[in-house]
Amino acid sequence: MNNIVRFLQQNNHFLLLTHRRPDGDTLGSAAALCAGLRSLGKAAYLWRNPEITGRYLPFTEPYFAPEGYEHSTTIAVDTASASLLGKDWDGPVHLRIDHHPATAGFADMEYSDPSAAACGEVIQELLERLGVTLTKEIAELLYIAISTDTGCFRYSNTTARTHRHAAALIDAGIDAQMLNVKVFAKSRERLAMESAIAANIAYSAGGRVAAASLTLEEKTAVAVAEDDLENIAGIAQGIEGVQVALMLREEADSWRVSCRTSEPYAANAICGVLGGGGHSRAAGAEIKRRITPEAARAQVLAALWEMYPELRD
Ligand SMILES: [Mn+2]
Repeated sequence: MNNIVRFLQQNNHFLLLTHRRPDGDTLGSAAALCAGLRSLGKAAYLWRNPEITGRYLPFTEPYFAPEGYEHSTTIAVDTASASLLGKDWDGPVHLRIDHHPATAGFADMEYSDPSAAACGEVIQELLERLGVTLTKEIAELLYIAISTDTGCFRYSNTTARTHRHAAALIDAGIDAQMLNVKVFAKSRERLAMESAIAANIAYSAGGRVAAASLTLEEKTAVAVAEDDLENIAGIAQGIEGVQVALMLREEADSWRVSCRTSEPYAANAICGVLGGGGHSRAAGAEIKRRITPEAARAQVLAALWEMYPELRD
C-alpha cells in the first residue's frame, strides 16, 4: 500500500473509473476516494459511467467530471479485469485499487486486497494512510460501498475488520439506518420479479443446490429496472439449507450466471469451469449462446457436477 499512497501524493488531476453495471461498492469507493483526494487539495472527478442507475445517482452525481475536464491520472476502482472496465471507457488505466483476487493486470500499477469484503474497506484504509479526515460525507460513501458488497453485513465475506470499519463510519456521524433504507428498499417490481424467480427454482442434492433463472420475457413481464436486478443471486442463496445458489439471467445473446456458495463449495471454481471467475463465495460466468433456460441450467449444473460430483442427484 506504501506505493499507492506515494503515487496518490505525487500525482494530480485524477479521473476515477467505475466498473460495468456499477454497484454500490465501485461507486461508493470511487466517490469516497474522489472526496478524499479533493480534501488533500487535488483535482479529482468521477468518470460519468453510462450505466449508472437511479439508486446511486444522488450520491455520486456531485462528483462527475464536467465537460472538458482534463485528467492526467486514471484510477480504476473495484474492477477485477479489463473486460469489466466501464462501458465506453477505452483510455489507459494508471492505477487499479481492488479487492478481487489478482487477475491478468491491466493497469500500470495494481493493488488488490482479496481479504477485504468490499473495495470500500481498502479505500477507507488508504484514506487513513493519506491522513484524510473521515468526514460524514466520505463516511456515507464508504458505508454504501461496504454495506452493499456485504448484503448489509450478512454475507460470509463480512469480518470483524468490516465491522470495525463500519463502526468508525458510524462514529463519523452517518445515519446508517437511513442509508440502509435508501439503498436496500425493495421496489414493487423487484418483489414481483422475486416471486417469478421463486416460482421456478429447481432444488437438487437434497436441497443443497438451488438453480433459478430469469428469462428476458419474464423480466419484461415484471417491468424491472436495472436497479432491481442487483444481487438477484442472493435470492436463492438466502434459502434455508442451500449451499450452492445458481442464478441464470438471460441477456440478448447470452446467459449471465451468478453463483453464491457456502463452505466447502468454491463459487469461483464452479464458474471457472464455465470460463468465469470471482471470489470463493461469489462468482460469475457467461454462456455466450442463445439457448433455452433448461439447456442453460443443464450446462451450469454440469459445471457444478464436474467440480463437485457429490452434488449430483
Ligand atoms: Mn466490490
